[in-house]
Amino acid sequence: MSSRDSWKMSKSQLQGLIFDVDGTLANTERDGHRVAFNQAFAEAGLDWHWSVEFYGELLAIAGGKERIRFYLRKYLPDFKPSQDLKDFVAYLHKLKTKYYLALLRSGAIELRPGTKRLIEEARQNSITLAIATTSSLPNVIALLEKYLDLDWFEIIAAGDIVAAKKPAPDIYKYVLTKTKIPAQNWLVFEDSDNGLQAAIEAELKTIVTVNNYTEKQDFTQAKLVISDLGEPNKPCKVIQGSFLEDYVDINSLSKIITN
Ligand code: XBP
Ligand code: MG
Repeated sequence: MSSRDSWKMSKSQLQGLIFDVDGTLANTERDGHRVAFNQAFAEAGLDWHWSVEFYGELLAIAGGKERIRFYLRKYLPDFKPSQDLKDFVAYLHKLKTKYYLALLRSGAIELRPGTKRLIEEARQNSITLAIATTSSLPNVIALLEKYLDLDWFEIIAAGDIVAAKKPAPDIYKYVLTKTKIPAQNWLVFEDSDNGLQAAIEAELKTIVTVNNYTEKQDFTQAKLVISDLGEPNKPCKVIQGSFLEDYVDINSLSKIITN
């Protein structure tokens, strides 16, 4: 089989790309979600403030509502809200989402390098696109509408659509139930150990693009760990695995999926 034929073969193996959102499509956490949480706490009259460093610890808990509950349990165990805890957390999270959406719409948060280029190339090659994120659906819609196009994604799996959030595999398994493409024909892009664990448990091959919050995490089970997806004029850096090119494109992914 010629190399072109083998590339065409491997290309047909690549049928879908699943993107995580926070930390992967865009670096939304430090200057987005974290700032929005603090703005919500201030509006609620609370003197809570999550610093950049402290928020890095809280990110071990996926899900904004789950993160608030974890913070209360661990750091403010004696805090008694004026209403039922579930309602109080939901109220704070609703405030936070209002502020986060305003930050997104202001353009304060941009897509990471290579994400739009790769997504557009996937569309040109009729490769199915999907989203699998712990973030709430309104957040995802706002980001996709601002920089991409909602219609480009066959499946958008977000937030509370599943009961168990990352590192549980539920959100990735949910995507697989909504499509006929088998797990072995997808590649996943993630940024965190929680996200990698979720994808691996759903038997999905995963590429990790790290960020300041996740660069020291364990990504042993990833197919490749890189600084970002790279651009022709801005090469990515390889952190784990073998990748000899400057940026990720459909051709390189078609080889990675067969390795
Ligand atoms: C990251 C998360 C999300 C965001 C906050 O999601 O854990 O919970 O931090 O968003 P992912 P919400 O990396 O899976 O995209 O407050 O809407 O949960
Ligand atoms: Mg993420």
